[in-house]
Amino acid sequence: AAGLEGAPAPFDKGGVKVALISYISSGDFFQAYQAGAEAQAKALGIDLRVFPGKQNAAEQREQVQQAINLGVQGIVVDHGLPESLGDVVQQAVDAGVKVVAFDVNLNNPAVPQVEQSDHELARLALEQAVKDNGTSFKAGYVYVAGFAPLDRRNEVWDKFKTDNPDVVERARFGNVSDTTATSTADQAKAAFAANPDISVVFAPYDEFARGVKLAAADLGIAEKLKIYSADVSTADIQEIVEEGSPWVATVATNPAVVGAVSVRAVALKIAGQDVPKQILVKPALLTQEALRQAGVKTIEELAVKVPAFSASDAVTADWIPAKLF
Ligand code: SR1
Repeated sequence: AAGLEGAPAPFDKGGVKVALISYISSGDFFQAYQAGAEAQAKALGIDLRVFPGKQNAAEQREQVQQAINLGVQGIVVDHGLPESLGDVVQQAVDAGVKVVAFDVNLNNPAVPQVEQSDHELARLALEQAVKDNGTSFKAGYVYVAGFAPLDRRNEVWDKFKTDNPDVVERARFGNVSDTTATSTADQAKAAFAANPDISVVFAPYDEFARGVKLAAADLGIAEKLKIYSADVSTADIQEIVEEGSPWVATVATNPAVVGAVSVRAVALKIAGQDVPKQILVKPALLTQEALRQAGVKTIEELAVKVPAFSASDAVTADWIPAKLF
């Protein structure tokens, strides 16, 4: 493979192999994340080996071992369960492989963590919920424990409820699988049937929000519900701006930018350059009203209006091509 002119070793010669090992590959967020990682890898002349995620912890563990055996110089671990990854990631580090984690706390000083400022993300969504609904409402909450971003968002939700005692969590549900949206929809229907006074749902993952929206449409209760979420995609924008949609706000980064940041972080480590322990990609609040007013219909149109959606200045270097999208 051709080297990258002006880049430090080993990028000057090319042929650098990196593995992207995901826990989840289905859904808009993870597909866009992978596309961003691939675009940044291509721009750096990296041979990126993508190990798709099937929500299978044992398989992801094996994939880390396969990547070590393949002789990769770097690994990006994208989501997963810390308890099943800790020792194999340490094996990779011991073998001299540079590892970066996105949204999984590996608790390893050699492994920088990429995240989307999840506390800020949840705070912005809940501030918008208060703006729209006041501080007294009955809520539904979608949460699955054990995923670092959801756990961080949950810390903010817990504090929010303590600070706002008239916000009552009537139902908690959620599912993360290859059918997250439809399974969450089934659970949401049961929750709404049992708690007809729920007027606000905090669903901080776009697949959760889609599920809740689906349930609301099936039950014919969309007009009395407001959904606050995380994440955005072109399909999400369409669901948010459509007439009568209860999905009124989301707080999001461009997942493709986060994928690119993850690959840059591992590239810097492979080049022996400094990488901060925590790498934050900041999210932006996107309300239904603002999206409608701006006439934005796709992520690409959003990237034109919101600079943070086209690029991040996290972990850059003058030898790393940054203009990707
Ligand atoms: C199952 S965890 C899903 C979340 O991971 C990423 O942080 C996305 O923002 C998504 O909400």
